[in-house]
Amino acid sequence: MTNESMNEELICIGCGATIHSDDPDKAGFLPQSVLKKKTAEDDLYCKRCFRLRHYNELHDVELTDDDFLNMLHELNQEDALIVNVVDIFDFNGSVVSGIQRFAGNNPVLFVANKTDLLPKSLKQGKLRQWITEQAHSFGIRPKNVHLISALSRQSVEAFMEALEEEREGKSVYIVGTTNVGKSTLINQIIQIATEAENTITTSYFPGTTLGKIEIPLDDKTMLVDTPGIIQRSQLSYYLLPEELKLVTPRKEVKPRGYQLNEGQTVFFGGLARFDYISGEGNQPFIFYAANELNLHRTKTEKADELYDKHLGELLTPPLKERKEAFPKLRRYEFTTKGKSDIVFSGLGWVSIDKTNTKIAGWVPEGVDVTIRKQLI
Ligand SMILES: Nc1nc2c(ncn2[C@@H]2O[C@H](COP(=O)(O)OP(=O)(O)OP(=O)(O)O)[C@@H](O)[C@H]2O)c(=O)[nH]1
Ligand SMILES: [Mg+2]
Repeated sequence: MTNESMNEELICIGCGATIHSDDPDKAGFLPQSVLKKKTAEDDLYCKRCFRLRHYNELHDVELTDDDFLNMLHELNQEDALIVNVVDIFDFNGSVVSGIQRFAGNNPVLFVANKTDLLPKSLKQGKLRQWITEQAHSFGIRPKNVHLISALSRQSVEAFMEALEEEREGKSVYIVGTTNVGKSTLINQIIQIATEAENTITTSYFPGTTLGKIEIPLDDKTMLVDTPGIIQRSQLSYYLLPEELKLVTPRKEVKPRGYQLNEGQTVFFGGLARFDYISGEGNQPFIFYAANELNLHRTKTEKADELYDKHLGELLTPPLKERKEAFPKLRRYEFTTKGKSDIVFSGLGWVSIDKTNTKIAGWVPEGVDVTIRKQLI
């Protein structure tokens, strides 16, 4: 994975951006002074990757959605296997409804990542069936569904074996929304194959990978990491890095049960709100969100006042210093028809057993809240 010749276009192997020394605010910047010292055998990392990898510090660079879309549009001109990675903890936020169109005639494999965040008791067969059904509801017909945890390496080796068969000698493109763990997965694959550690830059910030990163599989074919598609309906798009850290679950999410009466509300920090409007009286609601995220119960009639008074303090994130600038919460109503989840995109969900339960979900303007068939 070295740069073959210094005359060719140089690519940052951390993020896939083209290396240059022109403009520090453009993706792929590396000062001339550093670049001069590199030989053809050196792995090159741009300055942004260097800072992300060593200080976990993000330098924002200019990017347009068009760059990503153009890259996706190239997919249907390739004869390749498309692997669509989704985040099982943020399924609805991370599914790419147009993926079948981008893939053209190429088969699409589904990889549901981050299974480490779900309760261990959840049966794999049930989960796989749920994912397949959900995929169909988005118009996606995956050739197969794999469940993995790229971070803990759970099932990654089994996935690699399956991939070797399913790719039928073709190149493999790993695609999906930002932050689903595409690069983490590829790093594990590289490490299993070559023992090289953490080659590609990964981070909890969305938009880490900026260009295509091609890893040779054999003389003719490659495994390709691609930049994540940005979904504006995802909460992460509206959060500061410090806030994102607080809502990103890092280990198995512990279900938090609330026995609520009609007219009660539960806040997810100050980021979202769940109102139980009406149904069969007192009933349980199970909340799934990062364990560190503070949930706060109150009466619905007092919720607005509480929010105005305590946003950024009791109800945090958002952080206090920017609570004025935080998008207003918008209210959406749902009534359950059977066992359901109310999904707060990028944050988690609330599981409801009883039918005909009327609730309201509040999310920052622009973020999605949806209802789906119960997962757990
Ligand atoms: N809990 C958990 N976290 C994971 C897993 N895989 C990746 N992550 C985390 O998810 C975040 C994003 O991972 P990346 O590999 O950078 O995601 P990506 O899809 O390449 O993101 P972009 O390059 O922005 O498109 C990082 O904080 C990872 O540590 C997993 O299996 N479980
Ligand atoms: Mg990436």
